[in-house]
Amino acid sequence: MDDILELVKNKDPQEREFHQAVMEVLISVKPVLDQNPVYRQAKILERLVEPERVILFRVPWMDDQGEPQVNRGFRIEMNSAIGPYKGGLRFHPSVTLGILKFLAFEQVFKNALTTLPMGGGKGGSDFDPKGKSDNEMMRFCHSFMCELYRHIGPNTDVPAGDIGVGAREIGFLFGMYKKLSNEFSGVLTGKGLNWGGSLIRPEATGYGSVYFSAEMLTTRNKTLKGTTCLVSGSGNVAQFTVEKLLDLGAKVVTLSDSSGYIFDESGIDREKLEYIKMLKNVRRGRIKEYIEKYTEAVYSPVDPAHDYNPLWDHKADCAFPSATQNEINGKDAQNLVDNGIIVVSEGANMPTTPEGIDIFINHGLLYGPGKAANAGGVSVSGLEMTQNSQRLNWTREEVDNRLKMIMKSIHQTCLEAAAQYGTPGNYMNGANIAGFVKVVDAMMDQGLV
Ligand code: NDP
Ligand code: 2IT
Repeated sequence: MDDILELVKNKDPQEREFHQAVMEVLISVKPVLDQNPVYRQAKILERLVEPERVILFRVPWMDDQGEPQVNRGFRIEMNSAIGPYKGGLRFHPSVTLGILKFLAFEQVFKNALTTLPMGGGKGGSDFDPKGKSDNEMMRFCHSFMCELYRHIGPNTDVPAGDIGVGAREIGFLFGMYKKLSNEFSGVLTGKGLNWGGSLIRPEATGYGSVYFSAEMLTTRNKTLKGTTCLVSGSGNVAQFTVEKLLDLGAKVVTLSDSSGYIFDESGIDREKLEYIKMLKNVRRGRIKEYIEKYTEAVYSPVDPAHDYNPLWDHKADCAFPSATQNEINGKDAQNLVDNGIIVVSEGANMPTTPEGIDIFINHGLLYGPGKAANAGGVSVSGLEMTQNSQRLNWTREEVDNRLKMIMKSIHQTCLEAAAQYGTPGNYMNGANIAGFVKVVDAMMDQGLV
């Protein structure tokens, strides 16, 4: 194990988040390797940590002032053992090869858990969507797709949204793909409803994360009704997490963006949520504007002098980190434990540091790791692909029922794998082991490719 981690670190010393994601999986799957020496003989770990293909390209575009701009575009095609590469695109200035490799690596195991035939990939750009006009977004997306189109396809690699890539961007990306390929296909998911999209895809990650938390609570004969919840982020995942929590009778008191967070003791109700959706999705504003309308709420800007995030330091029952990686460190995790949190469901990818995860698990919290808890998004992407292949659209109810079934199945799979390998109730081990076994068995079947 140490050898593999050394290998990964020596090859790409700067890719810290990738090392973090690999290390977590390696620790979880050690008992599987010990019991199945054939995996070691086949060098399965060495193969798993090396992307099948990495595409890196220039994205030139013209801003509204007529000034040329250049960004970097990426697509990591990580693993196609169980299906075409599948995973989102992230547009954010923090995007690097290492960030996308960690996300693509996580995606491989997550997609394996969904029960659907999808391999793992991720892509994006260091482009910053903040403050860009619709026209700038269109020119950027079109330029991005002018290169990406030759590497993807409905049976090869099917991108979708992630941070900074929502319905508007998927539209522009799809338009250029269709023009260049002369083909109307399901090459992207998260499409608009009247041009191949699926009902419930926008809601799926947030709803799925709440369904997963409800499943975890059931194991302790508890429900979400009447609980107080902390949610971070205020984008796609956070908004629909709040919506489903309200449906199930919970109260949500926080939301955030990268500049700060709001605390609304009286709870973010449906009217306030509608305001947030308008603020973030239409006006593309900042979360601090919330307190101008709802004056009883408190806004706290990010304080760089803090070594913890005060959002996680409120009395509550449930936590739904739904913004970004490593947003809960050891100190935050301890604050959550001290404040009586019983369940953590990760809407974001890898939002908790390894120190934080240890604290959750050692204190017996119900900890749902991102690759299980946020798998609802990619699951409904898979259902969008199915509907596209059938040339049919399913009803809202049908998709939502399938999403619920998938989240239930992922929960059960995690519990069973965790118990089978001696760590009952440890969803992190369960998710890593179950995803790993499915993917590596497919790799073994297909030989050294
Ligand atoms: P959005 O772009 O819709 O929203 C992202 C939110 O997170 C914004 O509130 C943003 O604030 C905040 N955020 C982004 N980067 C940072 C940062 N570096 N520090 C603090 N806050 C940050 O993205 P999504 O809601 O789609 O994604 C949120 C998380 O969920 C990500 O980890 C993503 O990988 C994960 N995820 C998304 C899925 C999907 O279907 N969309 C599926 C599964 C996981 P600001 O506006 O200031 O940038
Ligand atoms: O991290 C994720 O699972 C996503 N951003 C969604 C991927 C997808 O293909 O829907």
